[in-house]
Amino acid sequence: MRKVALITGITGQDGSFLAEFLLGKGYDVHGTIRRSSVDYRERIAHLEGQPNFHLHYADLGDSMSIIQVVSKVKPTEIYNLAAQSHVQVSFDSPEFTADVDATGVLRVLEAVRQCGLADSCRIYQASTSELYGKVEEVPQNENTPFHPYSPYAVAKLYGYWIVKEYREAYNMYCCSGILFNHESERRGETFVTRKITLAAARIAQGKQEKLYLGNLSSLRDWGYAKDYVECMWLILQHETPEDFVIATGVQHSVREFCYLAFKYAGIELEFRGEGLDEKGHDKATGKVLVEVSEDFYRPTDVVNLWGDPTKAKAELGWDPGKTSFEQLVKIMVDADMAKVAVERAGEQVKMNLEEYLEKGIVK
Ligand code: NAP
Ligand code: G4F
Repeated sequence: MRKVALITGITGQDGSFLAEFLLGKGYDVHGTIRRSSVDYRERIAHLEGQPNFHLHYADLGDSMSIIQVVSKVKPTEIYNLAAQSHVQVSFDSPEFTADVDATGVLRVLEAVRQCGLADSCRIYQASTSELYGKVEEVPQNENTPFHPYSPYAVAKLYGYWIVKEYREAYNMYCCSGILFNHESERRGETFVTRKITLAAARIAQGKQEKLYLGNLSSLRDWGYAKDYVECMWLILQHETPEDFVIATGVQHSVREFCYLAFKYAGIELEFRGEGLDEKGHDKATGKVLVEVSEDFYRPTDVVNLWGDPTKAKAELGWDPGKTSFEQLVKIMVDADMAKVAVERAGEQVKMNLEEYLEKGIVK
């Protein structure tokens, strides 16, 4: 059987892992990219040039570009991962977020219908635990009421409902994965986990003085992105189109993540004080390495996400405990320690070269 996947958002964290996963399963993988003045394809550069890997220009804000790529590729599966995915940014750009994260989902569904693929193409929608927002129960499962608490979450809620509507109105195979936070060495550098692991690596190697964070008490259910993309695929292989919660079932605070990341970078932190006055001290030297800044507080913050993956475990056979919290933090810290070490080595080579040029040792 023909296996052709179209991934929107292929340049992102999840898109890059999913592309690798599907290529490994023998799919023809097509991805959408946006034009940019700088190179942003770092996460998929190693896949370019493979015979069954193809890229197309399309934007979720532009229905014509979506229809064009869907009609050309005729995918058997679409993974709609493209989004303005940063919650804090959604407070600054609420209209853009709504256009891409809400109406963009509608554009993808309609493109499939208008290209006559409604009966043959399965669609995965990247939904989110942010829908639970100001949570009404813990842990959260497929039946927990939604209470979105940011412009991002409100836009994603539209995406969730329009997928359900197309499933019921047109009998389309489309479903949402309600994914809790998942991280990796490829995570964007402004999400809290990656911000912490990169800072821990830089501080440990003398390249940064301090790390400023927002709400340290916020609780998340953090998993490994590589494990979560497998679940996206499993959701589309299920006999009937259904929505699934994907989570580890284990919860930690930002403070705990921070403590562990610094520990793996060789620094033991001690947190003292409360609220805006809380600080993370290096236990060995007493030096303040982590401070709280109001700049990273949100107008409304989601502080208690904790998923119940029972349904995914039972119906998809997915293992939520494949990568532990400790393993995840270690993977990220190790990658950032190596990245910073390479950057430092590069700087040293550049300094040596400048010195040799100046002294006339090399010309
Ligand atoms: P990400 O790293 O921020 O990637 C987002 C992708 O969307 C990028 O490829 C980006 O392209 C693309 N994109 C943004 N605006 C677009 C537009 N107007 N048209 C076309 N493409 C656009 O996000 P991620 O962590 O991989 O997450 C993937 C999806 O899962 C997102 O929908 C996110 O909201 C959702 N989600 C993520 C998590 C998580 O914890 N990671 C949890 C639940 C749900 P550029 O490279 O051009 O910017
Ligand atoms: O890492 P975050 O920015 O992720 P957030 O807001 O949970 O959103 C991510 O996960 C969602 C799934 O639940 C996705 F839908 C979404 O696309 C994205 O991938 O923030 C996590 C928590 C928040 O409570 C935030 O207030 O960490 C807190 N935090 C504390 N200090 C910080 C910081 N967040 C960021 N980004 N930067 C800080 O300095």
